[in-house]
Amino acid sequence: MSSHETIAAIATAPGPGGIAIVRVSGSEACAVADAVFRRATGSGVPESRRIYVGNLVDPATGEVIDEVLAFGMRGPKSFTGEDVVEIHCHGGTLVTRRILETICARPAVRPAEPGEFTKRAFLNGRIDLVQAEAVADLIAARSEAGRRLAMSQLEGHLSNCVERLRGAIVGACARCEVALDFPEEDVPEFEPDEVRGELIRVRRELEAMAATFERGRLRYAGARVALIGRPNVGKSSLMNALAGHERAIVTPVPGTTRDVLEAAIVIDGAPVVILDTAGLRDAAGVVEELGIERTHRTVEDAECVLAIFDASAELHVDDWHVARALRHERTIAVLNKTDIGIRLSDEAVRLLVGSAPIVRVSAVTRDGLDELTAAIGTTVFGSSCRGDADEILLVRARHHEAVREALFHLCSAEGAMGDDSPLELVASDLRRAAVALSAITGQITSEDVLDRVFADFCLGK
Ligand SMILES: Nc1nc2c(ncn2[C@@H]2O[C@H](COP(=O)(O)OP(=O)(O)OP(=O)(O)O)[C@@H](O)[C@H]2O)c(=O)[nH]1
Ligand SMILES: [Mg+2]
Repeated sequence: MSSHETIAAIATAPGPGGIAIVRVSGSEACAVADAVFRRATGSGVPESRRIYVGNLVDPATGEVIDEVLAFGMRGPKSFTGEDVVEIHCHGGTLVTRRILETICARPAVRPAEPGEFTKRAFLNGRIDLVQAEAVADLIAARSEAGRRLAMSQLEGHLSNCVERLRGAIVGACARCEVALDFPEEDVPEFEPDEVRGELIRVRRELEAMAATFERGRLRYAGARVALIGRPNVGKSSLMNALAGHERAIVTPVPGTTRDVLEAAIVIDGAPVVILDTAGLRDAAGVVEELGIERTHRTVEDAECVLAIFDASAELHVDDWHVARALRHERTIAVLNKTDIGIRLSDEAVRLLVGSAPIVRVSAVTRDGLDELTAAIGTTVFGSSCRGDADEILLVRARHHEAVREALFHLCSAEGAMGDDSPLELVASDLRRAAVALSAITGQITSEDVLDRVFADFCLGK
């Protein structure tokens, strides 16, 4: 399925740097290298996987553009599966652009589209679609947790698991088909209970996999945690304490914060954005009212809400406004200012927040902050939030959708077996379930799915 055109792109980030890499892939890659690269020493046919030093020249004028290292890999044992040449040049914007232009001036060579090298690796069977996506996720990872997840998918953990489950479904389907095709013959007896048992095992595994999506997505992309509370309970102080720097203005005047402020932190390796909001209260001026409106919107968009109360004071009517704003299943009650005494009872807090976990802290002395970050980690990312290296988490909506579709057809097959429907129906459901799983690794996929997957890539990858 390899495309006939040879493609070229600058593979390194734009802007000045020590070195930059221009990559060429396709049947003309070696001819391009012959035309534009002059070895400093030695002659003869360059060998695959060896690095040569020399000059990059414009064959039209003979002008030397840069002193470079050139490196070739013969297909099919290269990233794209095609002949690949890399030119390691000096990392200047002009140098790299001139080299790319010189290469693209060669016959049958054109600039690559974003993700086209990886797309060719996929089309040539070097990697599957999950691994291609993992390449993009690895490059875009903003946290250690995201990098680990992408790396695990690049190593094939998700693909292997999906392939094993698909194999089990195909096996069950084959047994139904044999029973259908040779009902009278001496084939191993078809045991409906055995097939059904196997399908139930596969379904449970797929259900567990589908259930990891929310957690996987949050661990990769990050979670938004909103701090809400009545004026002056110490929301901004807590945000500063969690962020480790003075992000928000803190004053003893109630109603200090008007707009929503953000601070990015990392909890258990995953990105978390803390959102400080305007204090909630009934009687407020126009500006504050607008801020309060924004607080409500922020609560709706957040994955977790910290409801802050003043531990040193008894329940205040505005605390009830806060309780009313809480519709979130991921809520943590935070009792702040414990350094100046505790007058707020647990019973009172329970009235407001129900069964949400309660954490006692002081933004001033930093007491209880470790417990608070641990509680956020558990609430947002789940109990095993440190992430076991082999744990499979779904990160992409495309994978989640495919698993859900496979589950739908599996349930349907199980139902058909349960009410003794014709085996044809069971086999047809099982085939559909297998096709749904094939879409994950890209064994069966359409051009528009591929376009969508590779559209998000950066140039040169
Ligand atoms: N003793 C003590 N004082 C605190 C603590 N946290 C905040 N304060 C003080 O409480 C006052 C209000 O703090 P802020 O962080 O501005 O409170 P806020 O909830 O953001 O207030 P608004 O923005 O007005 O809604 C300031 O004087 C803080 O120094 C704490 O843990 N202990
Ligand atoms: Mg504030």
